[in-house]
Formats: sequence, structure tokens, C-alpha cells
Amino acid sequence: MGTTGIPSTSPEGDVLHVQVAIVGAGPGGMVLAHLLDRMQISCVVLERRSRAYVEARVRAGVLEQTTCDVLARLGLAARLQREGLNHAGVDLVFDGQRIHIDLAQNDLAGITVYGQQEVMKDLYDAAAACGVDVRFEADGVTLHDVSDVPRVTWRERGQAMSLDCDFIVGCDGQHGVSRTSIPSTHIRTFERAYPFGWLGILADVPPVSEELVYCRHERGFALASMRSPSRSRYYLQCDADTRVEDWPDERFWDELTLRLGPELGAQITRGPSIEKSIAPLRSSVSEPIRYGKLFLAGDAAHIVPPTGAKGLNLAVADVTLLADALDAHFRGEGSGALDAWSDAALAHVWQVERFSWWLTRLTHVFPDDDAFETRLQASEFRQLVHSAGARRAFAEHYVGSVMESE
Ligand code: RFL
Ligand code: PHB
Repeated sequence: MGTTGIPSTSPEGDVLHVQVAIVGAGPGGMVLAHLLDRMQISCVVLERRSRAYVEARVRAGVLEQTTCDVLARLGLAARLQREGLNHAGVDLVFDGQRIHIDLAQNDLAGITVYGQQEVMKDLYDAAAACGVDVRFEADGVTLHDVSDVPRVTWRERGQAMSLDCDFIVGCDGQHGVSRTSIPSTHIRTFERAYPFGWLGILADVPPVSEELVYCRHERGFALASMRSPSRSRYYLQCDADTRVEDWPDERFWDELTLRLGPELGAQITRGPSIEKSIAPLRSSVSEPIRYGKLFLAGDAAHIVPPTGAKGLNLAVADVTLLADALDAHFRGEGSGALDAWSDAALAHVWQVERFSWWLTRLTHVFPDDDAFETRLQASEFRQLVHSAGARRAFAEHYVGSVMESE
């Protein structure tokens, strides 16, 4: 450990070198940095924001077992195992009818609810302890010559920095610089935008249900989730152009109560929101996710609507596969695994894209849907009610065991 990192800044402006430069210190970039550190591959992580900013960003809540296993393998799961909430099931409500889907049947492992903010704290604390080099507030990160002899430049506390490397991994999310550093002739993006967003709140009140509840109501989708036995996370489908100011807490609670229906709605404990934000929904995949010496991973490469709870898990899956391929390369085993990485990662990505799109289609109200479409939705739900096979397929996708069982 502690092989990562570049020498301290050279005042003479010497060019520094590292094996892998990682752009973005979100979950993808940080898990990759830890994996490379354990493989004795030198790396540095360049993050545009401050540590406090990233840790305050409320996002994912659901971790697949594979993600938990990667964190455990890295020795980073002590708090996750103590504080994470294991869930053996999830509930779906469709126009008032509620079903339970067993997520821990047979070989399936269930999921763990543990906030992305907590994951980030654990990754950053461990980075500081192991000497993994993370440069926060790296300004104006620019990638050069990515097809051949890659170099990264940025500004750090006003000082110009430059770094040579063997590879760059762009883990800088959907608005980062990495994807746009690939010439448009060498990358293609496939996408779907959805005509709505999610309005989310966090509140220090007990969750309405022990399980996560995904609810399709004629007024729109609602999701009941949590962070702890005393902290709830709720989402409502909202118009694409709605603003947080349009949604005072009382309006949110009233709407949630309506959408969750009389039985669940009556159980809601209201309280002041401690966070409220709106996220647009999008599906998108770029192909291929390698150009020369540059690899794209996580949200920089693909976006899923949060309905399937998959984005963070996908980012971890991408970088886990990539770390093994980089390790094989640096151990002199050739470039086969690196060359195969983009296709291999994308095969998994498309599985997850399909599930996330399908679950969004099933549970949301699409403004242009006619009676034909809504009857198809209802019929899709009835399939889940009546078919153990359909519920099993749902569970496999939700817990993320699909690739493993193929
Ligand atoms: P991130 O987390 O966006 O991190 C990218 C980092 O790169 C930095 N950056 C730059 N750094 C340097 N130079 C630049 N030019 C840069 N541009 C950007 C950014 O500051 C940032 O720190 O991408 P990454 O690592 O790929 O991770 C992706 C996940 O964060 C994301 O997919 C999840 O949050 C998605 N997601 C969920 N995923 C799950 O697996 N389970 C869930 O339950 C779940 N729930 C959710 C979600 C996302 C949501 N929103 C807000 C979209 C719920 C919601 C509401
Ligand atoms: C969350 O708890 O933030 C959460 C849970 C399930 C999802 C998305 C987000 O599908």
C-alpha cells in the first residue's frame, strides 16, 4: 500500500509520471484508486470539487452484494457492515396493489442500504490512511495526446501542474472532460431522455416501511427508501421543469401520502426536510469506452435512470474489471484483457440499462401514454403478481446477479 501518488510538486516544473491518472474522485474513481493501490500500480486522482462538496452530495442508497464484496476485499467495509441495512426484499405497488419481491431466495444475496455519502467518507478516510493521492479542487483538468502518449494538466492552488502517465481513466461523471476528449468520430452515444425527473427529500423521521417501496400511481411514481431506522429518503416523479422552490415540505408530504395510497400513506411520519433536490432522468451509453490510452468508466461512460438503483454499482463493476485488466498489463501478461475491456464492460452495462429502462417504464406515468400503453403496463405488473419466474427474474436484476448466473 502507499505506492500510489506522485512525488510532491516540483517547483522547477519537472514533468511528473504515474502509471494511471484517474479523473474524478466519485465512487468509480476512488474504488479504482484503492484497487490499483493494492496492486502496487501508481496512480493519482484529480477531483474538481472539494472533499466536503462530494461528501455532501446525496445520491445512491442501494448497494449490490458485489459492490459490498469489492469494498470488503479492499478492507473498506467495516462501517458498511456495521451500519448498512440488509434487505431481503423489496415491495412494488401498482395502482393500489402491493406485492413483495423476495431478494434473498436461493442463491440471491439481497441488497444493502448505505448512502453514497457514507461510501465516499469511507473511501476518502482510507485513502488518507493508505497514502492514496487524491488532489481535490484540481482546476481545469485537461487531457492531452490520449491516443498515444497521455499527459494531464491542471491547476492546483493556483499552480500549473503536469503529469505524464501510461493510461488515463475518466471517472468524471456525466459532465466531465474525459468523454469529450475523445474525437466525435471515435465514439457514439445512444440515449433516451425521459419527460420527467425525480424530486428527492431526506428527513429525520422513521421510514414508512421496513422495505423499499416502488409505487406506480396515476399521479406519478413514488419511492420510499431510507438511510437508517430514523432517517427516510423519499422520491416523487415530477415534471421536468419543476423547481425545488415549487415544492415546500407540506406539498411534498401531501403528494407522497396520496401516491403511496391510504394504507401506507397513513403510516408516513412527516418532518422538516434536511435535503431536497431534483434529478433529471436519462439513459445513455457511449461506445466504445476506450480510445487509445483513455478509458471511460461509470457515469462518464453511461447513465441509467435511478429507478433500478444501479449507477454506483455499475461504476464499481466497470472499474473492478478494468483494474484486473490494468494489473495483467503491468504484470507483463499483454494487452488482451485491456483490449477486451470495453466490450466486456458494455455487455454488462446494456443488461443494466435494459432493466433500469424497463423498471422506469413500468412504474412511471408517461405524459404521452395512451390507454394501450397503460394497459400494457398493468399487464406487465400482473405478470409479476402471478409468475414466480417473473419475480425471480426481477430479483436477479435488482440484486445484480444476472451476469454471474449466465
Ligand atoms: P460521479 O459520482 O458523478 O463522480 C464523478 C466525479 O468527477 C468529478 N469531476 C471532475 N473532476 C475533475 N475534473 C473534471 N473536469 C471533472 N468533472 C467532474 C465530479 O466532481 C465527481 O466527483 O461518477 P461515478 O464515480 O461514475 O459514480 C456514479 C454514481 O455517483 C451514480 O451513478 C449514482 O449516484 C447513481 N445513483 C444510484 N446508484 C446506485 O448504484 N444505487 C442507487 O441507489 C442510486 N440512487 C443515484 C441514485 C443517482 C441519483 N441522482 C442524483 C442522479 C439516486 C439518485 C437520485
Ligand atoms: C435511495 O435510497 O436513494 C434510492 C433507493 C432506490 C433507488 C434509488 C435511490 O432505486
